Amino acid sequence: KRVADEILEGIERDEFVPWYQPQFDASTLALAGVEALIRWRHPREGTLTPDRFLRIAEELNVTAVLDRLVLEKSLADRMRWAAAGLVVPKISVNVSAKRLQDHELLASLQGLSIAPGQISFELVESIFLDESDDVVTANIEGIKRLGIDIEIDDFGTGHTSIVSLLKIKPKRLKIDRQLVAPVIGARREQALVRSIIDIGRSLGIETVAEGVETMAHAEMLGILGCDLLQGYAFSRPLSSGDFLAFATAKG
Ligand code: G
Ligand code: G
Ligand code: MN
Ligand code: NA
Repeated sequence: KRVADEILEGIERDEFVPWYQPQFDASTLALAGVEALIRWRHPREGTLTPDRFLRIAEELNVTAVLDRLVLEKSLADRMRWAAAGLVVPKISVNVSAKRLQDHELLASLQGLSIAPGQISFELVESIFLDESDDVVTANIEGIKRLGIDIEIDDFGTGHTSIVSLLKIKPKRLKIDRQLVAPVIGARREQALVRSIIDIGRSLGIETVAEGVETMAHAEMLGILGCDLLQGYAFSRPLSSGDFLAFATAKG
């Protein structure tokens, strides 16, 4: 059967769920939040990562549906964790260009009860390429008014200019793992990451390092002044239940 048909069936059968990768405060190593990452509980093939279905979902025009589903399930999981005694300060969800261009986006968010600062939207830099897009501009302003933060994902790989940082005023920059990996040892790469962190500092924007694979990386990023750390050094993405067990065991 075609993957496209299976995706549509999977949506109906509720097979798409978020997994969660924890993020830690670089100075205290306290749990600061999680990134929600979509997974497909495929009936025969097990748990599939986005590289197996996201491109086809885009062609099918259903990424906005998946994004909404991930947000709603994240809010439900957050309540479940809270009931079990685990407070997760913030959940970051990835938002596709399609969803950000959707006229209905703000209306669909208004029905959800989101407290200020609880949810963050990760947007990739290419979304901002067309800054003349009125829908995108209005949606970004509306998202902020609803108390949802904006993060720029994969920062350093795309097209964001300093001028557009001033305009968009994101809460956070996520430093791409291609820049994070060589931060130990390579002096020029280290200087580059330091500059990004300093730009963030001077504009009041937090920085998140992604792809932090070793504690040596974590220490170096802390020294460079990075605010938050995410990566395999701490944890891989986990199912809702596994994340609860992980975070509870950590105290
Ligand atoms: O989890 P990895 O877990 O394999 O994620 C791969 C990529 O898929 C990430 O770079 C992320 O941008 C994208 N992605 C993960 N979850 C979602 C989601 O819920 N919505 C969208 N639009 N993209 C996602
Ligand atoms: O593009 P986005 O930042 O949303 O991507 C998150 C992706 O990065 C997911 O596929 C996730 O599984 C992956 N990831 C998370 N931590 C690490 C890490 O420490 N190293 C590597 N190589 N990938 C990571
Ligand atoms: Mn992301
Ligand atoms: Na990223």
